[in-house]
Amino acid sequence: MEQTLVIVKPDAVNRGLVGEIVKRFENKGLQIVAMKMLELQSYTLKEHYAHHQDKEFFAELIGFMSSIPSIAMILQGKEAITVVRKMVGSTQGREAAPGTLRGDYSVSNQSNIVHASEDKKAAEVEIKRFFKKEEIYNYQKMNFDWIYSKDEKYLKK
Ligand code: 3AN
Repeated sequence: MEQTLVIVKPDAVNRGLVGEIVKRFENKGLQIVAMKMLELQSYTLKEHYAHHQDKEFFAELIGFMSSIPSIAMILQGKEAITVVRKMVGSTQGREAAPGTLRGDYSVSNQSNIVHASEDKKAAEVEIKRFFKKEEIYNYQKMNFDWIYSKDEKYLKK
């Protein structure tokens, strides 16, 4: 099964949307294998958002993301990276499709409530950036048999 990193950002924590966001992922059938609240530090965020370091919004983005605590989690499932990115929706809240998290809860470019790893490489790096090995749990989900077919369950992806 694939794992992906999700951050429920400070705007969502402040607006009381944590439960709603977690609920959507759980309802979809994704498995939470790690979760914690943390104050994101500037040096970590500068690394996390290095691809935006030349953008005019970079300093504000770092300030926003370190303003109050966030919730970080690792979600697991078949093709979890793609599934979660689809659920999160496109970056700009005003353009994100209704039904996606950003489409339903954001009207902003910056305050777009959730971060989710973009691809396999990013997921690997980001999971290591925010979680220690011992913070990630391996357990059998009670309703697993009702979420995947027998064939899918044993696929690695
Ligand atoms: P995504 O989060 O959809 O992968 P990225 O990696 O392009 O998108 O952007 C990372 C974060 O930078 C976004 N989640 C958002 O908070 C912020 N951001 C992106 N574009 C803008 C923008 N034009 N103005 C302000 N903040 C932005």
